[in-house]
Amino acid sequence: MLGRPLAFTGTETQILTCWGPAPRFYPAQNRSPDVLGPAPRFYQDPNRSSDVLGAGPSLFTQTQTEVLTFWGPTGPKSSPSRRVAGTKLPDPERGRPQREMQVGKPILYSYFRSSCSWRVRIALALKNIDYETIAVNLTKDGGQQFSEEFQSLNPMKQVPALKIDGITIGQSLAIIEYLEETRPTPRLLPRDPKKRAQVRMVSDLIASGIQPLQNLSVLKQVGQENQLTWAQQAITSGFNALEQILQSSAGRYCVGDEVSMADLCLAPQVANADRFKVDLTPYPTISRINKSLLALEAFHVSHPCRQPDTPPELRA
Ligand SMILES: N[C@@H](CCC(=O)N[C@@H](CS)C(=O)NCC(=O)O)C(=O)O
Repeated sequence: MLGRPLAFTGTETQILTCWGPAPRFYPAQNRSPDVLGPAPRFYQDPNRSSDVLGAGPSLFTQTQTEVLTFWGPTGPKSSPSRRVAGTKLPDPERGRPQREMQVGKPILYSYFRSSCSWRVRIALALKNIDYETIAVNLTKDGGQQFSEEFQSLNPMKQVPALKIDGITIGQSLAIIEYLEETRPTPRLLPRDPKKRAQVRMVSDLIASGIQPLQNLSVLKQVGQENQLTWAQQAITSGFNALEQILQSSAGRYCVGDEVSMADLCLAPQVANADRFKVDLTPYPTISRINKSLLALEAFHVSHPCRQPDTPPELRA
């Protein structure tokens, strides 16, 4: 197990790669004086239980403001080449939680029917992150998103917003990327840059090119009598492009065979299409992927019909 991270600098994040068994991250007070950086925050890949050298890199992403420090069984000066498979890690943290990033349970401000909230709920479920929901009813009391209290959390007056690790994040894709960078397992952005670009392309197509056009505030502007046609037009025009893109990027899911951020955008958008009675017959790839996604536990538990604020008549 290596003691020193290999650091690669990307545009927004640094990626630390470590080979061998799951690295252990220790709080600052326990670290040896010659380890790298101030190491203010820590996490461990819970799925990297393998103690097999050469099983491939674990990638840990971090924001630029944070420095991660980790070391292996022989301390910070050990090197990957000297790693002996099966060596036990020192465990000064025995019995203490490994992840120290979280200050209390994350709180998700969500509305059961909001497709953007559903994206984040799926990410939380996939990454097995326990959280509390605070419901923000977008229609009650003229829209609870307009309350002063909520505006102080998200000045855009939209759900979702996530309070986590001492900060509040709005914008579903920013939230998902934060979760990806701080809780990287399972991966929602592929390692391969080309696939990653495809994931972002599909996500942005939906999150910027479709959903905003059929969002509640826009529909209000369009007026009651035109809403349905307007929303159908926005969705079909986006789905025409999406179907074509997915025909070359998709495997079982939007990009290849791994669930990615693109899928977190797709299923909620198809649910919106259903709500607006869009005929999905011209979109066999979208429909097939959606069906596979809805069979997954994380999509099931986070579904709008199973939320704390789902009205009884819409509960499944
Ligand atoms: N780009 C934002 C969009 C958020 C958004 O549009 N949220 C909708 C619900 S899905 C909302 O809160 N609408 C309230 C309104 O339009 O007043 C994101 O991805 O989080």
